[in-house]
Amino acid sequence: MKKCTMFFVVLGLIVCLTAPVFAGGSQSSGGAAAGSAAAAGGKVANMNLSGYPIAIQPATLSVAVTKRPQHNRSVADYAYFIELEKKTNVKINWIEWEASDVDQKRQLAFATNQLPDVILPLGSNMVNYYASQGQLRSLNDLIKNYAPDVMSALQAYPDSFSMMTNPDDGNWYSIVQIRDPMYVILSDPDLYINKKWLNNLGLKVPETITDFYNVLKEFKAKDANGNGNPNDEIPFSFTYQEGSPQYSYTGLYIMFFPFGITENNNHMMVVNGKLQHTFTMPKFRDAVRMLGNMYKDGLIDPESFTYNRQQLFAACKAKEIGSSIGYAITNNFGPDKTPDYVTLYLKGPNGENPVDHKNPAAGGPGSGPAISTACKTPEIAMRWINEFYKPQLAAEQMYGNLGMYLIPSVKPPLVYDLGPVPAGMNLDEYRFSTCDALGAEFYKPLNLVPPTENDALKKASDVAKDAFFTKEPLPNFVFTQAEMDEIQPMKTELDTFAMNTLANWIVKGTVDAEWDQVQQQLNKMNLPRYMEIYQKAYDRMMSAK
Ligand SMILES: [Ca+2]
Repeated sequence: MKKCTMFFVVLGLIVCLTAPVFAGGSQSSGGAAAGSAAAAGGKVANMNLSGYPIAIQPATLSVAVTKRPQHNRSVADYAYFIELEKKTNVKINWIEWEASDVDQKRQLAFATNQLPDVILPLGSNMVNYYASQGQLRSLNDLIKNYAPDVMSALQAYPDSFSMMTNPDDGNWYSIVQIRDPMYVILSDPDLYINKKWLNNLGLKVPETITDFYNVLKEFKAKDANGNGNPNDEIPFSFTYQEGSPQYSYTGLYIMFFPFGITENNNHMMVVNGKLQHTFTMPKFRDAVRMLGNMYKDGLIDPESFTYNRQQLFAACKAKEIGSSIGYAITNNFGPDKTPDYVTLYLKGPNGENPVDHKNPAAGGPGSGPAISTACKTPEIAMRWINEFYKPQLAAEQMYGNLGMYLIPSVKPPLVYDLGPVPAGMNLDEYRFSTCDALGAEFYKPLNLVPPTENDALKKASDVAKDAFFTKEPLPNFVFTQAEMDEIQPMKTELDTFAMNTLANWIVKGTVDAEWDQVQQQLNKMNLPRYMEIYQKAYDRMMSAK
């Protein structure tokens, strides 16, 4: 597996403002003690050390998960979870955090120390910070003693250990997402354009960002869809707000690539071994200027700044949209309209090659399950987590119960195959009504399933983009505690400022008027020190390779 991994920044105001008050070492008596008891042949209260059920008398765990807007039922209703409960004798009180505010919910849980037993997955690179507050259990002995399938998975993908290991104390406080490279998509967003409209107007498929701009102007000025009304065309629509704080495949970052800027949620790129904040780079300013001009010319749908992902997808299907951004073209446009659209990969304003952001290959710190110190039965929790690292449940939680869409493979070495999606549904509609309740593929080993149609298309897209991927991708930063303490409040402030500033620059067209002032403001927000800490972590990680 690749070592380089971008980390998802999930830091928040609440944590900054409210220190966890009574999270102390006194609570964290879990993992090590229990583990050594078992290692010495001791028993664990109310738990079978192997086999089923896991809990001798019915046990209960509270488990927090992230529920995406597409999930149209409670996690408790997913069939494989009902089966899991029967098999393990462990009842789950599901705490369903909505994807739109999962960061705030998680931060609040830690800030107030109202913690679920298990967070599946933790989904925050704050793992070492929370651990230092005594809020997460060390998993080392729990995994070694009670989670043989987790251990095998980690050993099969040993890079995971470097992501999981706290640089301060050597402990593991969260498992990381484990995905074989066959499933890793290195490039996320794509840009789509309506080819039918281009044909109607006698235009060629744009090759540069300047061509793209000119085509959007034609879409705006003329009756591109040919329905006799020259005013019902929306040239370009996307979703901005889901680009922050989470990385979003429907975000706008792709528009910076032709300018040589690999914009991403860290707003950083590496140039000759040195990290630079994109908001200080002249080429970034050029890209923002162009977007501001597009907005001024009425080419960008103003709703792009308020749409969430689902709203954008609905708009793409229902409205007359010339161009949009997404992960998979059918997600945006649906089966009926998709054939009208083609994927663009734009060169720079003067035809120069773009530089593409490169996604992580492995999950970063905190990307997998974690057990909090509120959990009174960490051994049961770990045995329960271990179930997700067995091939069947690993696959079922992503693709639904075996025998439905997920079927046994007749094509070794594939373990499972994927059958047809039920009539009248697309894959996502099926998945979100039946499975993928955790919204995380946290164990996907080699040949578990074939890539989905969308993923196969994205892999092909990776190949096409290979020459343009940055040669210096951002690593998945692992910080020491001292570094984390220092950058945490700065990061919240800087990232919020960056996303607000960028939206303003586009909508108001003020990037040139405000550039110097914003640079000063970034300095006041300690950007130089912030970059220095990142650089130190970067250098440490590069030298450890
Ligand atoms: Ca029209």
